[in-house]
Amino acid sequence: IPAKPVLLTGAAGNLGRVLAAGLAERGWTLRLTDIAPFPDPLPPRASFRRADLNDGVELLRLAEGCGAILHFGGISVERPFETVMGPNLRGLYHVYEAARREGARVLFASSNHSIGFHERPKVPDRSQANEAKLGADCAFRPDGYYGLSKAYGELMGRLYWDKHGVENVNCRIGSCFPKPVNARMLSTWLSYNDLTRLVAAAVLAPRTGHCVIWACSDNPASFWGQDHRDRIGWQPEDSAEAYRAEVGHVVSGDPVEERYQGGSYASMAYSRGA
Ligand code: NAI
Ligand code: 15L
Repeated sequence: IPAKPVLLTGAAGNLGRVLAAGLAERGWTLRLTDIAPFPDPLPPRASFRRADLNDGVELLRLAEGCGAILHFGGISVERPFETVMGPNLRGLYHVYEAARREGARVLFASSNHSIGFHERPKVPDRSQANEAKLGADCAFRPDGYYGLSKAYGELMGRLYWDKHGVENVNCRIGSCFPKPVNARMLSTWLSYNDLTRLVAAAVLAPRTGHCVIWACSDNPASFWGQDHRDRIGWQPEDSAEAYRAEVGHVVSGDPVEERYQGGSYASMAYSRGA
């Protein structure tokens, strides 16, 4: 159990609700926040306060006395730049300033869309060696303004570690839903169980520095290989492969979407030509 309370932004969102319940169950003391009301009964030892990520003073107040900030709040899908900018760029700055003041560690819910324009493997080879897959040190190839904001968030972590010694674990989440719903998710799916265990490991690890972790389950068809998971001692337990018969045939028919790891985010408003 963490020695200090843990602040969770985006607590009213899909993953925030999963984490609020799962971490409270482990005996953690949580401070929950979101711009939207928390829709569930408050878990034991948890408090909730509505706040806008655009409000830096409020963020400082919320983080007071916390040992870690789980940053899951913000725009979570592709939106126009002006919509993304406040919550995801300015908000990220407020989170890091609060972490710097408290000496807190940040866990950033980054996304595969920060690298979504990497191509998928041409022949999906489920036995492909880990080393042949995309490493976490690959180039950023954002597939939209949302993905760009996630690349910015990871770089913010790089800056605050190098300059201020603020530790941060950047989890490049694939697709975190109750179960995979299409063929792409046989590669990208992250189970709720694996997410909760990942977050717990990232907070409890003695030291992390700045690190980047592919947050997907133990999927044989994963696009992703090397990362820094050894630093926090996390290994996924679940696998999307069990759903192959159910969803393996669910593909979009859009060549751009099927070519890139980011899927539909890459093909949205795509105007580059063939
Ligand atoms: P969600 O959209 O359900 O939750 C995001 C929460 O942030 C919402 O409750 C929303 O009210 C809150 N929020 C938005 N603007 C805000 C603002 N200005 N101030 C305060 N709160 C604000 O998204 P979900 O699926 O729970 O994702 C959580 C995080 O994980 C997001 O950062 C998302 O980008 C990231 N992620 C999620 C993936 C997934 O598969 N669910 C995949 C990759 C990344
Ligand atoms: C994300 O970053 C989104 O938050 C989520 O809603 C999914 O679209 C996911 O990526 C994905 O790539 O499946």
